Amino acid sequence: MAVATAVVCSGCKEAPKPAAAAETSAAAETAKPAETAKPAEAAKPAQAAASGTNALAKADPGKVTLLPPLNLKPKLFCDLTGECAIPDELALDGKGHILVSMPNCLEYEKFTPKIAMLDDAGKVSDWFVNLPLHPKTGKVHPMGMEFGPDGNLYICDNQYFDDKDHQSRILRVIVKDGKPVSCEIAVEGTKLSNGIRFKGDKLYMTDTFFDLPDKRDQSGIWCFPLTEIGAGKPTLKVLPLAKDPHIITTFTGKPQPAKTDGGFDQAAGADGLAFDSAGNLYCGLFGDGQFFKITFNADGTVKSNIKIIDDASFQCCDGIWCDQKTDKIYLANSARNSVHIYDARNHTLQMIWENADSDGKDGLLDQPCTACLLGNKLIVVNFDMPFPGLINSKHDDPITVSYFELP
Ligand SMILES: [Ca+2]
Ligand SMILES: [Ca+2]
Ligand SMILES: [Ca+2]
Repeated sequence: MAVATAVVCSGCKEAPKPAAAAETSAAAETAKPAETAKPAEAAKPAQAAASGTNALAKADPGKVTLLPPLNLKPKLFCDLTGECAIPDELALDGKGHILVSMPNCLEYEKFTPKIAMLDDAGKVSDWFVNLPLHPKTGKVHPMGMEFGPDGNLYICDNQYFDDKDHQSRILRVIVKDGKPVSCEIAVEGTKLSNGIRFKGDKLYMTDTFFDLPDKRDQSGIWCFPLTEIGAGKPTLKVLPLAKDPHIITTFTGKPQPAKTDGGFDQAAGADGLAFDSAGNLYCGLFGDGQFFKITFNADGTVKSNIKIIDDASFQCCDGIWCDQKTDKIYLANSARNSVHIYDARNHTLQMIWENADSDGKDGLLDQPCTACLLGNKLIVVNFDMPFPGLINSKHDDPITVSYFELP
């Protein structure tokens, strides 16, 4: 996603640490002391992180270990030039197809916002084009999306770039016999709907800006059970200004200096979301790359929300994707034209690749906004919607999806 903020100054030294956990929901404050299951392991120092899934039980794994860069050069997966101006997120349909959302935040009049399908050779076709236009803005901008356990596709509609006044939505594409048949509005009234993930029948969605006058750098995560917003339910209208009980946790970005170059002077917040195999949730902030691990109580309420990465090599987190077989989380760094792996079992961070400003031809990264793994191919979408502070200097053809052949 491309939230216009010039926050990302790759040379910046760390700002004073915000008390991340203290900013989170009240539930986080009541976290019980360590998990009862592994007391001995929890007492070990961070660098002795246990391998395997047991390591996931640690809510606070300590300082992340940086591994040397892989320097794995990306290749061109497909050329979307002529299909859209801006692609954003990916979803897998479970049959080897990749869906890509096309919000077209630029050149909106030229391209229809839609969900396209890529086959495993990168061939593009339309999957769903009749997304409902917003009654006030007359536009629709599909961003993060994922299939729910009901088989329908849930999509963030980000209206924030057109109207900041709680106009964003969650859309639901009804799927019958594997085919999309209609689109409904599941939720309305969010600020900047960005990323979606499901755990069981609960949909979790990031909202990147709250725009609260007294908490300018705050963002957060919504949670909606399908019993409330699933097919057949009326559209849920949420309460404004983060007063709604469906907000389950919040984050505070690092304060940003006043801008004179057109960028936002508040931190762009919660963006990518992913669950590991143990059901812990991870979320990164776009504006400064702070990366958080959220654990849950047995009843689904938030138990803890702890910052686990705050590193100079990673100062912008866009879309993320977890391979639950390995608990490796793939992170797109929109600012630095780089993609990283966070290994949640071993608590390591490793850059796969970064490149200088490029138009994206031949598969070089051109503002990567998300990644997902299909076989051993790591598919990476390039957002290519520049604003101050990014390496990407201009919106240019080709519009591309890259991939890495992982070893
Ligand atoms: Ca995003
Ligand atoms: Ca380009
Ligand atoms: Ca570019």
